[in-house]
Amino acid sequence: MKQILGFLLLISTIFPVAAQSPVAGNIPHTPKSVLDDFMDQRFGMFIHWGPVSLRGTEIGWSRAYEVPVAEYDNLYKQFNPTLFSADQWVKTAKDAGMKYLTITSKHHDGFCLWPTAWSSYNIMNSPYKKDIVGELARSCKKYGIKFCVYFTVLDWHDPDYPIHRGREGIDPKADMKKFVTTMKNELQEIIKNYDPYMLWFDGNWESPWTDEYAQEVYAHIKKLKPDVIINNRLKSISQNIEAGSDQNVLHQDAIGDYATPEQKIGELNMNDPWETCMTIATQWSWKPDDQMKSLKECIQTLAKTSGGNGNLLFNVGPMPSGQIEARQVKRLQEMGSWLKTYGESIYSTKGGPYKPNEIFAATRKGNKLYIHLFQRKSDGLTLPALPGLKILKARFLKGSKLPYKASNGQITLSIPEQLPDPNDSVIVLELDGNAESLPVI
Ligand code: FHN
Repeated sequence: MKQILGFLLLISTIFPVAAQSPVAGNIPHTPKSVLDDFMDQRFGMFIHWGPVSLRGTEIGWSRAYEVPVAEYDNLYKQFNPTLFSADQWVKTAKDAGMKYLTITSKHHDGFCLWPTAWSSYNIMNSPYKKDIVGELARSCKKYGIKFCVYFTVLDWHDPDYPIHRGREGIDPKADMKKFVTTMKNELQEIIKNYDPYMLWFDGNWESPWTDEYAQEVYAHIKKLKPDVIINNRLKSISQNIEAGSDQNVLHQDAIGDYATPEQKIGELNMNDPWETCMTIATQWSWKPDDQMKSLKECIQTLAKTSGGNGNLLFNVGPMPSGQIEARQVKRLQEMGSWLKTYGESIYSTKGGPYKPNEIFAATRKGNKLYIHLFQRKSDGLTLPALPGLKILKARFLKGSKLPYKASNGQITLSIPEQLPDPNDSVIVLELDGNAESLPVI
């Protein structure tokens, strides 16, 4: 059986796809059970990495600007991250309480972190010569972390892609059909060899990328792996004037399973799945002495994201050595410690029913309503009453009981002078019914 499978795998990588017209109609949607499972994870690690870390400038965007093209495109010849350990990175994610990990297999600069047969601009032609994507896939499997792959639609390095950042206009020598065929072959390699839980597309805003190409690639992917989760950035937004503003919403069509607000917390939404992607510092790829977020901001971002019924994909940019900066590892460990105590108020919860704000956020699971208290404004926290449900008990999670009173359509919780946690003190209200049935209040 293994021989047959091996032969089929070989065939599937030897016989590439041919350019074909988009497949309309019955493209399989990602099963709701798979998406529900994804949203239960709540917290993932985003990793932006590549030879550009040698310069400490932004991946993709600094090519032809802070770093001249010729210099940028030859960095891979010096890229030798000998201290890279996939196990270390994955254990850092796990210790942080992260449940999935998304690696930039190919960003806008076109460099591939896996041994692709479709481009020589890949990790095997660097001094390092090891399959970064494959090692991360294996470590994620070993440590029970879901493995996800970031894949750019636009590619400013590929001569077949008509836009080359730093050069004006559309390149008449480019060949989009050939480019899309290469993209489909590379995605076939990634799906066949690494079995990703999710594909995180990006770079869907430039004019050469059309919805027809998006449909063609989507159909190709879904034929290879019907249950793979896909974000909303395969769909072309090139017709949308403010590129990027469309990423915050989920278009009601067959392409894309969830919305991707970026560097901000998404709006409370009980219908459409969403995931905020955000940097732990300010730059996506590694930047020396970058300004890193405080623990308070990290924890409250996670709580507000969950309170909005969304996930948080939190980004680190590893150094050219292959290590994640020690201070970033420490910050993530601190988040993991908080989650060890309060994780039940984040994982597998729903957001709401109250909208997140600067004082508190709310999450819920079964008959429990969690109030994430960020700051004590007074000796009482007043909330609108919960229609049709009563509070049976109120206490700090892992802590003391809280006096409360419910009257005149309001609930008032007595808040002690000293809060149990300086970043997010979680209160749990046990109700006489299912908190998840409550409407947004
Ligand atoms: O251009 C990219 C950027 O480099 C980074 O990868 C972010 C992450 O979501 N996405 C694009 C900007 O929207």
